[in-house]
Amino acid sequence: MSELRALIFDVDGTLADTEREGHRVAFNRAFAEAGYDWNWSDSLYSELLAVTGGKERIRFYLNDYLPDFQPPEDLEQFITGIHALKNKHYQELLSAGAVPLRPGVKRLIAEARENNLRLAIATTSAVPNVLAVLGEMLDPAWFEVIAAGDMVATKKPAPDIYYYALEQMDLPAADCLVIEDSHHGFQAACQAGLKAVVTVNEYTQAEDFTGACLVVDSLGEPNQPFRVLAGDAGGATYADLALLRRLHGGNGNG
Ligand code: XBP
Ligand code: MG
Repeated sequence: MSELRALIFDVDGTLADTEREGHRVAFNRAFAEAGYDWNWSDSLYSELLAVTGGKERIRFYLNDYLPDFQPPEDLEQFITGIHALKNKHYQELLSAGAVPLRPGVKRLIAEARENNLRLAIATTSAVPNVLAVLGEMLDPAWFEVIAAGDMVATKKPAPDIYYYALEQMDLPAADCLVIEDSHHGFQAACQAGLKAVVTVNEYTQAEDFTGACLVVDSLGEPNQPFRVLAGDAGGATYADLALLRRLHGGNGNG
């Protein structure tokens, strides 16, 4: 049987609730700064999450929600400009501590490091935004590979970013376990042949995670137990390495 050698973490929604309190708020600040009265409410944003990638999400919004909008410049330039503004606001929000890590993230990563597990990131988000999350709350140096944003041609739910991370680590999928929060991310991991634990948030809790090793509402802490939504945690109340090794060795659920 293959051994668990590496954990690959998604970023947005998994390490922290960056979508609701970070990217969404930053998009709205960027729109205001650029002189547009567009407001991405919580419920609208949950629809817009159907498309991954910040630039791709702006394009989707303009196409599907504002079909009559005429950009003041070339559409590509317009999207790039709004995205750059959004990223500036996003990084400011992170520096201000507006988006804390989710329960269990720091503890699990520390335990993995103590046990010499290799760590990587595989995300749709742009590199500077990922570095902002890691730099403010963890440490980018802990992750031997940071696979992000436009490093691959096709974003999640395509498996490309996971293939890229595996190639960079020179590891087979069977030796790794992924931590994801969304159906798109889970699909990407599955298609790359990876097993995944899913830690849902309010945007993703109703999504389909059939085949995940375990679906929980957070990674949990000793004093803050997770809720198991699917799969068998074997009586564990938070995700530690012992649980992850057990899940990695098992057959997944459903
Ligand atoms: C994250 C995303 C991203 C972020 C913003 O998906 O969907 O679009 O909202 O990204 P995942 P940018 O968690 O699956 O990686 O940094 O491109 O604006
Ligand atoms: Mg995510």
